[in-house]
Amino acid sequence: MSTQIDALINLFAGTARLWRGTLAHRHTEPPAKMLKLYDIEACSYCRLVRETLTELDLDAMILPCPKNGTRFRGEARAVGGKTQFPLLVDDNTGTVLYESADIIDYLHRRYARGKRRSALLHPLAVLSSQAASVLMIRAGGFTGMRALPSRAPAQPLELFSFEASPFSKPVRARMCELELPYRLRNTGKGGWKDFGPPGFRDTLFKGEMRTTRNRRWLADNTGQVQVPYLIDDNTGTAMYESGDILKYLDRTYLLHKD
Ligand SMILES: N[C@@H](CCC(=O)N[C@@H](CS)C(=O)NCC(=O)O)C(=O)O
Repeated sequence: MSTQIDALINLFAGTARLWRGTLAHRHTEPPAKMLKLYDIEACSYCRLVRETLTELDLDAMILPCPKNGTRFRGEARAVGGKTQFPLLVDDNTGTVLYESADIIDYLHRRYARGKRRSALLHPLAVLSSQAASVLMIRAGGFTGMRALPSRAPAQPLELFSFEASPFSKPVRARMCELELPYRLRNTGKGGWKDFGPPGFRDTLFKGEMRTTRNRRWLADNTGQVQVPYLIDDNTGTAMYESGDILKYLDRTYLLHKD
């Protein structure tokens, strides 16, 4: 399927969640030690946690645990006691948590000035997240759900993305299928000037950017702000464009059955 059509479907799926996972706080202090999330991209419960990470502008080491995966599922069981996802590990506080509602509540209390989250609306959130996940069905099943044979990278990759980004989703799904660990650098929008296609936005809004940490990093280091942006230190690669990133990931990490 073409990158554009795939993105259009993902854009449509985002409406089921009312674009949650798009906007971010501009003032969250990054924790000293990066959070770890054992995650399945296609899992609707994991999606809710990833939305919160975007909204609180928190980065995380994503450890993909797709069905029949072999790279991080054993580690997840050793850390938490069972293979259930999402599983959050916060080494800053010695916290190991299952259950999306509990994880979301924890993240808000710990990183958003102590505000508690009510669990009352959580079932509704799960339902709409499941509706969004249904739209991830492509020929061959859910994307981002099952492992593919892959080569393990020596060190984690790095991906700039925000949860609702329709072009980032297929990249995260492929990284999950290939069981590639990555530092998720969340790039939620910091305000209304962050909306619109990059070319249009950069022409229209000149001057000081009041934006989020990772968007500023992209602007300062690459001269543009667009997601997804992949950095792979294993091969000295850094690239924009989801279609090119997908081809790169397959070329570098997918093992073909002969
Ligand atoms: N109530 C849990 C439900 C989590 C759940 O059912 N996760 C599924 C994936 S969507 C899972 O862990 N399945 C086991 C597996 O994939 O092995 C939550 O909200 O976190």
